[in-house]
Amino acid sequence: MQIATQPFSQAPAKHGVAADAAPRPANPDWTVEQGWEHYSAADHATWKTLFERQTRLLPGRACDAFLQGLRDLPIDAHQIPDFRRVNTALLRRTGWQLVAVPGLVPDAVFFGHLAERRFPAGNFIRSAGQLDYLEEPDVFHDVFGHVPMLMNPAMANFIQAYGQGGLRAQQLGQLAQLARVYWYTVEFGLLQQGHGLRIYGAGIVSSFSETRYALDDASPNRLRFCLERVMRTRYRIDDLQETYFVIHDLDELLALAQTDFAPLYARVAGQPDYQPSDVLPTDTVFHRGTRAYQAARAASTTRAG
Ligand code: HBI
Ligand code: FE
Repeated sequence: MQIATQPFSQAPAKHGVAADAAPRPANPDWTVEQGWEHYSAADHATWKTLFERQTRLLPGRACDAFLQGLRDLPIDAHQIPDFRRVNTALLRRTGWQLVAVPGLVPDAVFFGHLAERRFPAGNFIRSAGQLDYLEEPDVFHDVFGHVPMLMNPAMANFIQAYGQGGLRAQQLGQLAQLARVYWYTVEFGLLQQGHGLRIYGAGIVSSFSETRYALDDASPNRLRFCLERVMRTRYRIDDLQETYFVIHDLDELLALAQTDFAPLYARVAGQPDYQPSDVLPTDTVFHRGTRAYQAARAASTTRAG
């Protein structure tokens, strides 16, 4: 996945492919100290602003597992969480822990950590002037967005399996296809809960604009998740998504974690990609997007440029 440059006034917090430009840190696994003592009052204030505006939006939008995970963690508005305290709760619940990294790390390093149930989390926080714009995943995206779901056993197993599968996919030249599965689930997934849709994806739940857009806006497609279809679907890294895929419940991730991807890579290889906006005759459609948001964006870009 890609963090790239985001017009993040619109877009969510996300992630990137290899961190080629970053200087190689002293540790071969790229970990650093969180350095919790070094956060400034302004850093904690930024966290508070982000935390409060997100938690106001989440009841009725985030799935129950996310809200429960958040309640069970020592994470609140007052200060940037101390990874040591978070890890006590997380280790006890699902055997996961956070490790601090300075930003994006190379794919292989990222997968190596996930395979060992270590989630690399940025130790820095975005600046107060860029609350909605992120080039690399920071501590708010990584901790607020991802850690509540890591308290859930299905998600805990799925992300570990992604780490294990990532190294294999790289060797097979199929990483792009696997990364799409992560993107459309862990980062931008929706699920069915009762009669409605709810958010479980970290990229949505950590983004002020996308939290409402993903569920309430008429623009994007909301389609039933289908593994092979998703493996062939490109995604946007620099703007709000054009399509969200919906799973029945988190147990569907458990099944995904146990899936052998090798035959799927073989089938998908050589078949054309789908565009982020495509709706196929074979899709189960919860909502067909109007694309109004994308049309307005295109119009304003044309006028400006
Ligand atoms: N590094 N810190 C960090 N966080 C990520 O989410 C991340 C990364 N490196 C690579 C990566 N994601 C993705 O490109 C892989 O999931 C494919
Ligand atoms: Fe993320």
